[in-house]
Amino acid sequence: MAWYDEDSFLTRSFGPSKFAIIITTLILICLPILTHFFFYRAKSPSSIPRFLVCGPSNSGKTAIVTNFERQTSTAQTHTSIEPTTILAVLPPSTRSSSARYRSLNDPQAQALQPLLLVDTPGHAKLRRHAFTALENSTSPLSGIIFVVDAANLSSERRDDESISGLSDSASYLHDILLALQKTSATRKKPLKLLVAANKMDVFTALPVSMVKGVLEGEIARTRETRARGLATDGAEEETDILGEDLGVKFRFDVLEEFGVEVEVIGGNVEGDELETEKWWDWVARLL
Ligand SMILES: Nc1nc2c(ncn2[C@@H]2O[C@H](COP(=O)(O)OP(=O)(O)O)[C@@H](O)[C@H]2O)c(=O)[nH]1
Ligand SMILES: *[C@@H]1O[C@H](CO)[C@@H](O)[C@H](O)[C@H]1NC(C)=O
Ligand SMILES: *[C@@H]1O[C@H](CO)[C@@H](O)[C@H](O)[C@H]1NC(C)=O
Ligand SMILES: [Mg+2]
Repeated sequence: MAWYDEDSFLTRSFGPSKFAIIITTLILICLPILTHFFFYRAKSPSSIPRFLVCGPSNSGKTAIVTNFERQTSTAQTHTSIEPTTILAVLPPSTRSSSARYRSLNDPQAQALQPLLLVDTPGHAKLRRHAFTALENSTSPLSGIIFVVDAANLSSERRDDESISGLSDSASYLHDILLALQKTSATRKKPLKLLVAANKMDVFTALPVSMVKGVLEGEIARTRETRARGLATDGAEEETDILGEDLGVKFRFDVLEEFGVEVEVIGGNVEGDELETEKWWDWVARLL
């Protein structure tokens, strides 16, 4: 049998055999479908960066999330009893770190960067929602935004309040940080936590440098109170103490050892002039 023989393999495979036509047709039909599924999967919601927004009631979490969502000052605030996830886009003026090195004319750089913000209820009885989201390792967070009311960080409490704004904020933040310390082994890279010192437009608001100081001081006190409680229970363990060492003065820096990087930045989402840029820059650096 010669190579040019009518029935040779070469002739058949280059000829218009039924088999070849069927295979080609199948590939032509399936390729776009497979391509679609590949890209669809790549863009599935689970791959959108997620940020947890927590903090005491009335600190402005919903106002901040709404500002991010709409880029306007009209915040619709309602008391949330369950976490609400909203899809937001990075303001066009802020560039994500992954887009930073692109040319300005690159359409990819102009594309709006989506992100999810999980607004959790701040009421003391509903804070478990925030801890559940925090401890869920199947969908790791890109960052945590802890909102405090900078105008309500006094250690005095009014007659109608059961707890002062400062001790409420500090004990909630203490518990979040302790939860992060305990899960540090599950993280490959450091987790960033932004303390958003909100309501800077209010004239009684503490300046941002003082917000950091008073929170660190009050968290140190909370830590000692908790440690004493543990000691009397006879269940004292290093891992239950924030920073694991009461001998070391508490500062946010001590948490870097546990892969938690805290930054305190001031701003406001209401008032005459909104001040939100530095917060969104912080978010952008994590995208
Ligand atoms: N002055 C001022 N008020 C604010 C600011 N952000 C929020 N508020 C007010 O604080 C209150 C609580 O806000 P909200 O977003 O519901 O707090 P949440 O309980 O943490 O979700 C509302 O009355 C808001 O109008 C701000 O930046 N400045
Ligand atoms: C963890 O997150 C995933 C994805 O968002 C969700 O399906 C799952 O129910 C969560 N698990 C818990 C315990 O909340
Ligand atoms: C200040 O904080 C306390 C404790 O969280 C709260 O009870 C009180 O309502 C807050 N005051 C204002 C004006 O938001
Ligand atoms: Mg709210």
